[in-house]
Amino acid sequence: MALLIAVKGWDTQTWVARLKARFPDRDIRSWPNAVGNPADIRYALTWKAPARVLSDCPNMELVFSLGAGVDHLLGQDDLPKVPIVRVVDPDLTARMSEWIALQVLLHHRQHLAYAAQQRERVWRELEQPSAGDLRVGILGLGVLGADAADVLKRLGFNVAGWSRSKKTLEGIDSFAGDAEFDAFLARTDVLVNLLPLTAETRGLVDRSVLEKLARDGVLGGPVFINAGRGGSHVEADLVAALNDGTLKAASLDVFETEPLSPDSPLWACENAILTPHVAADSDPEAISDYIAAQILRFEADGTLDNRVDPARGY
Ligand code: NDP
Ligand code: OXD
Repeated sequence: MALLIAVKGWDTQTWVARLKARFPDRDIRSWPNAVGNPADIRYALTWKAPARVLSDCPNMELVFSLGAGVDHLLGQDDLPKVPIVRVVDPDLTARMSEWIALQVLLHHRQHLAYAAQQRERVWRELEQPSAGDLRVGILGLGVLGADAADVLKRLGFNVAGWSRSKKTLEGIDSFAGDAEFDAFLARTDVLVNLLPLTAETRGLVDRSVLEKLARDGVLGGPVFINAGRGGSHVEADLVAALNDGTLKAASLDVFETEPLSPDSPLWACENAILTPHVAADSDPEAISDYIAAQILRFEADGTLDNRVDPARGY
């Protein structure tokens, strides 16, 4: 039985070496050049590999997404009907909360305005609201959203979250489902997206959503922060909203198409902070340990952590 590494855009050989270090006696194969007989493959570790790589393996038992998100997998036809496990890792979670806290703080502490003043050699103090007066609203209160909410709460922000099911998180207001979406938006100055990309969340943050955000907040206009997936926002609507004042500012780590095209009008938006999908890289050694431990446990007792529900899409 063999284990397949199928990654696109990453260094395959380094991933093979990582798995070899953990399983020296196993047959580790790699796509595209060393798959061998697909019938030998039982487990796959994948990131953005084409659909047929998995569907060609008739004896697959288990698929690991090498990221927290699984939209790269679930969008594929012919996905083998086997358990899919995604990455949940404290280091990745901490990195995401860092990036979210950094962006909220940059907007809260008026960094874009001070950077513009610095370029113009202007010494002017701006009025600074307290963190407790800024209402942050997080779309998605899963592993990443709940941690970011907790970090922001500890920084003193007024935090709420929106998810499919109601949550009980100390000091965080929980809104759930379509029925409570508008109330959540109406109390939000800074909207943070940490939703997975699914059929239901695709294109969710469009102009109509941005227009429902609070406009009476201490920053003088709403801010949108996206580190979930770019497919959950409508980029043309964001650009228009940044240009016409519907949005005061944005921080974007993810985009409808990545890499972001050099022609994208977003590059020219001075009120947008852009990063190239780096909010929370996974530490490959930690991820490899996590996967190796799951394989050993699966073989011992058939159990797995962090299984994806393909019907739900996350
Ligand atoms: P989880 O599965 O733990 O959490 C997902 C959350 O979204 C849950 O709270 C879930 O609700 C909620 N949700 C899903 N669908 C809906 C819906 N239709 N309406 C309302 N709420 C919904 O995921 P993670 O927190 O681990 O990760 C979130 C995403 O972050 C990933 O899918 C990935 O896209 C992105 N990501 C981005 C990275 C980057 O570097 N930019 C790095 C890592 C991840 P409920 O709790 O009720 O089920
Ligand atoms: C992930 C990502 O899903 O890096 O892990 O986007």
